[in-house]
Amino acid sequence: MAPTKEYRLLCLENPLLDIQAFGNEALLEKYGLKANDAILAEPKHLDIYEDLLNNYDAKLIAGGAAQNTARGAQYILADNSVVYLGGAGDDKYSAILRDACKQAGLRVEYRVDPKIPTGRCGVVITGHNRSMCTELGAANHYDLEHLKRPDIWALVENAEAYYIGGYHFTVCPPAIMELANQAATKNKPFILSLSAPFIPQFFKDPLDASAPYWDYVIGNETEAEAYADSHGLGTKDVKEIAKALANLPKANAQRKRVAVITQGTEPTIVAVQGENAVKEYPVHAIPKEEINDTNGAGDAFAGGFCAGIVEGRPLDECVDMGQWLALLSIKELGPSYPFPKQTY
Ligand code: 26A
Repeated sequence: MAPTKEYRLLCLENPLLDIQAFGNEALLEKYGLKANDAILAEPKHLDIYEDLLNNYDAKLIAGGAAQNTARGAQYILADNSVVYLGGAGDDKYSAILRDACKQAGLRVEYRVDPKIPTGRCGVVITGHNRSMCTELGAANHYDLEHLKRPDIWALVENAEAYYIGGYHFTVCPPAIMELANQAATKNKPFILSLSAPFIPQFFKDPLDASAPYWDYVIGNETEAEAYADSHGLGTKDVKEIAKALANLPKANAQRKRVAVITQGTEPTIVAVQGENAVKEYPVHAIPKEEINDTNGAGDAFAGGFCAGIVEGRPLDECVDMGQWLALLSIKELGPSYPFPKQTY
């Protein structure tokens, strides 16, 4: 049998090290954080990282939303299937990230900035909520120059599908647009995650510029609602929002857009461009006592889903693979996947 082509999925976003701890109301209040949110750190937040490490027994875990997704897709796919791009420093934290990705079989090609520390994300878990506060550091310095470097661009041209974490709209929209164009002109799938409510709220213009290129758009219910709000859709109905997303104008007419909205333990909603019926997929059940934390569950869903897309599976199966991987991730601490590997 001919060997499968390598690095078929290329992902781009912000590599971060998660500093994750189980916290409480008082900690959230001290830094003015909501129980369930993702934000960029302001000066008033910067002490939280040391606080988590010194006072809350925080763990250092490989994070960065799309890096979690990339590790997840690689978990399912054949060896050497996924490559991930982003900006990192040359320090202890990036060494931890590289090590975790290596163990997961994920190839990373970081734009290394020797002067700026690797990005970090404080994650405060309270019950089933997680509050994330990110200082992007070197991740904020990803640039087109890196993407266009001949060895990196060769990976872009070689890839058969692209996954972009929407958090990257805060960093380098031109890099996103390069990949979007590449996907549309070569008729390869372009998959985008909305990532967090603040992306459609505060990064609306670059997000909208990329919208015609989305073949798949993935989000959760709060991101869908934020999108509807900032785009004046006049509805909070997740099915209606999914339909609106699916039917936005599209660059590559050879693929119908698919919008996928996850809703925690509620069914996953899927709308397809031009189709009136919106499908619902109940999630895989999990006994409460098996839940460790839900940090990274959405990234894992995207990872399983992307693996299905790369393998050319039917949409139903792609959704099922996403739900399967999300379930595995929820049982682990942080955005991680169980070893020894389980097979789908
Ligand atoms: C730009 N921001 C805010 C971010 C992130 C982020 N990844 C990229 N950019 N804020 C949080 N995360 C990651 O989300 C994962 C959980 O979904 C965290 O690092 C965490 O691993």
